[in-house]
Amino acid sequence: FDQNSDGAIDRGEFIPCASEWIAPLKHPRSAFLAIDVQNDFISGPLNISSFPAGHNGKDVVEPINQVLRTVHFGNVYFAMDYHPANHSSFIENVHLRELDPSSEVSAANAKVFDTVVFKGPPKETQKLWPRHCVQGTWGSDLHKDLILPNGTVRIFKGTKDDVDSYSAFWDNNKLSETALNALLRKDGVTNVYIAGLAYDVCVRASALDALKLGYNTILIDDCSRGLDPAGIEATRKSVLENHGLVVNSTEVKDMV
Ligand code: VGL
Ligand code: ZN
Repeated sequence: FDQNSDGAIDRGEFIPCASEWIAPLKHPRSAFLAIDVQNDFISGPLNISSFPAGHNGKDVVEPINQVLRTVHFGNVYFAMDYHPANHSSFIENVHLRELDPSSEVSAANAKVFDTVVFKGPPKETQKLWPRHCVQGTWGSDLHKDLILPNGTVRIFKGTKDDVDSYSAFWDNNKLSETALNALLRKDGVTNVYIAGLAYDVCVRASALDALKLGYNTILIDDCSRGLDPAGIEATRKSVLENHGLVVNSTEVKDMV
């Protein structure tokens, strides 16, 4: 709260401020947010086992199930990468859109994992991935062994053809958002537990957005798998620097 010019504290400012933090302290509410535990990241064209970390995406399924069996979350969300077939993140589609003159990689030379700049508008910097998680295909389905508790809500992202969305909250240009934040706010959620794939891409973006939105954010390390060891370590560091937590799944039951 502010001081007036004469140094007096303006109590009027204190009342709304207090309601913002006393209620969450008295009534913490936890949500579980699983990110992109979908077939294409486990055994499809973007399976994370082909990346330097040598991780297997399937390895998150059982620890996530174990958390959901052990802890009753009032709110459970499964985010899903859900792209139209003509999505701009697919290397197969690089010829569909005009590149900006600032793009260092041309359409003819573009390889998977290169970054190109589309002319737009809006101008978009885009990393190119193999085709994955096309809407309505097996690759976009959640892994069949996942437990989906009653009331689980699916959050679809990357659904617009011209912009990618690593975060379960906003697209990569922060121009549009999913329903997730509004759903969390509506239910008074204060604490968000995040796990899934890929640790250093979509889990990272979702956790950092959750922190920006003011949620107590807890990244469940052993329920997440990623692409690159350095990127995974950088993700842990960023979450901690932004006052989030990185925990092991066995710790969760004593926190919620
Ligand atoms: C993801 C690359 C492209 C992810 C999604 O879920 O981490 N990575 N689309
Ligand atoms: Zn994607």
